[in-house]
This record gives sequence, C-alpha cells and structure tokens, in this order.
Amino acid sequence: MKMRRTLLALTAVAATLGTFSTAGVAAEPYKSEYRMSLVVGTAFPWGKGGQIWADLVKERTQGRINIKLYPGVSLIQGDQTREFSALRQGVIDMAVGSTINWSPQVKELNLFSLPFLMPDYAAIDALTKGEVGKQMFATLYKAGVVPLAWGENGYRELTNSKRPVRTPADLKGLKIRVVGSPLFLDTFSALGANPTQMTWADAQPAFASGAVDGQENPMSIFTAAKLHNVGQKNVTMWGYVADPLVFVVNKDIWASWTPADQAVVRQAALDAGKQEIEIARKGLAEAGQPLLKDIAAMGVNIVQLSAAERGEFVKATRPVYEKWKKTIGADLVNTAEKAIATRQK
Ligand code: X2X
Repeated sequence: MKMRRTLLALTAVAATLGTFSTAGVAAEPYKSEYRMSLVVGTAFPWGKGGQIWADLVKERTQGRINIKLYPGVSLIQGDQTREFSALRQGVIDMAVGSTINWSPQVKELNLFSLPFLMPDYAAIDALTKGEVGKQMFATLYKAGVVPLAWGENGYRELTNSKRPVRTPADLKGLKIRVVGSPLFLDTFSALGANPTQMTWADAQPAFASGAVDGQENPMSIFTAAKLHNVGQKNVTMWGYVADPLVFVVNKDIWASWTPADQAVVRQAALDAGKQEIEIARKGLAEAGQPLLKDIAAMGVNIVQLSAAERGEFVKATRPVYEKWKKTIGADLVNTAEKAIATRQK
C-alpha cells in the first residue's frame, strides 16, 4: 500500500514536471537543470562543442532536457583530474571531457597521450572512428559513465617563454606545466625538461608570473587563452600528442530518461561532436595552416621541425612509449598501431 502510494506520488510529480513524452514514461522525474562540466568555455572549440550539444538537446526535447554549462570545471573547484570520479558519483550530470583529464582513473585513455603515436589527423580518426574507439567506449561504460560521441581538443604543441626549441637539448631545464597522467611527467623528464603538474586554472597565473616557463596545449587553446600575452612567445609545432574529447552522461541520469530522449541526447552529441571537431581543426588541418600566420602576426616565433629534427624527439621519448604501452595494455596499443598503419589518408 505504502509502495503504491509512493509510486502514485512520483507519477504525479513526473506529470507536473512534464516528463511524460509521447514515446514513454520516464523512470524518474526529470531535473529542471542538468549540469555539464567543461574545462574551458565557449571562446574555445571545446566549450563551443558543449554549447552546441546543450542547444540541440533543448531544441529537440522541446526544453524537457535543459542543460547548463559549467566551464572551468567549477563543479569540482577547477580540479580537472577529479572530473571523471565526480561524473561517476553524480556530482556532475554530464561532460565534454579530455581523455587526458580522465586518464588517472581510466588507464586505457593514456593511449592518446603516447608520444608520437598519431602522426596526423587521419590517424586520430582511424582510432576514434574504428575498433579502438569502440573498445574505449566499452571501457568507459564499464568504468561507470555513458559515452556518446567523440570530439577533439587537438594536437598539443609546445610553447615557452625562454627560447626557440628545435632539439631535446633546447628543452633542458625548462620548467614545463603539464596536466593529468604521470605519463606526461615521464615524457618531459625523458626530454630533459623539468615538468610540473598543475591545473589549467593555476597554470595561467604561473605563466604570467614566470613561475613556469612553458606548457603544451592545442593552438586553439593558445589563441583563445591568449597565451602570447603571458610570455609564451615560442611555439614548436611537434604534434606529439592529441587529446580527443568525449561526450558523456552519468549513468543514473541516463537511466532516468525515456528511450526516446536518450536517443535524442545521443544524436545531439554525435552532431555536436562532428561540428566541434571541424571547429577545432579550423586553420590547422588545411594546407598552409592559416591559423599559424595569425599567431605569428602576434609576435610569436613558430618553429616547424624537419622530419629529422622531429625524429630526435621521437627517439628520446621511445622508452616512455614502451613503458606505457604495457600500462595501457599491449593489445589495445597494437590495435591502435595497426589502425594507424592502415589508415585512409
Ligand atoms: O589543462 C589543459 O591543458 C587542457 C585545457 O588542455 C585540458 O584540460 C587537458
């Protein structure tokens, strides 16, 4: 009897909240607002992707699912490497997150941070759109979230305030801010630099004060965050790592939606992810990389490495690659290597 009354009460609440769609009954009442976590805001391709997702969902559910963006990982006080745990626990309802920030909890995600694994955009696509992408989504699902679509932060280039970097020797002693997985500490240590782990929120004042010399991030982050204004005047285009983004939803939140609404949220993530990748690659994927001309015009020195020069960085970081291949799982890395070797260019 008590149970029946509770059910009736719940049904009444759900009805007043308007959560009955024509396609079915929601398992639980919908929330008036869903909280989407992001590291950066809508000035960045990443934040734009989140906004597109939220807008599409709102429009296609006639406002039943209303998503608010929380950039700066503000739901967890800027501590981006805790984002995945917070998602799993329901502190965060959904996110567009970088594989780097979640790799402390999901070791397989370190795959994308293996130095010099992905030589070009076709290589990234060969992974995310192929068997590796499928396996990674299964792993994320097992780890406690519902993954829906891929996006992209981008190729992470090296910048610093001290000098042009053309060789590993040029990196010697430079204090480089890195984030996330210990893999980054290994990579920069192998190159003779002095890596230090820091959140994105803490990093920017550290560049301004000169507490750190350099960092690595996609050029779309460089321009939107105006890193040239905080001393980052030297860029080395080495394309050593690229971090995909993943559009995900907390499992309980997902289960609370009707199947029809789940389908809408999934399709909106796929559409937003596709658009976001185009925005993230703009000016970089085209011949001549026009974005770099804009950056150079701001007084930034851009080093383009020859194949031989790049090869020196590859060689110096090879032991890190081998070490982490075991941690990530040799089978997964082998699958990735094969997908890249046979990619469509
Ligand atoms: O902190 C970074 O470097 C950033 C913004 O790229 C990530 O969140 C991985």
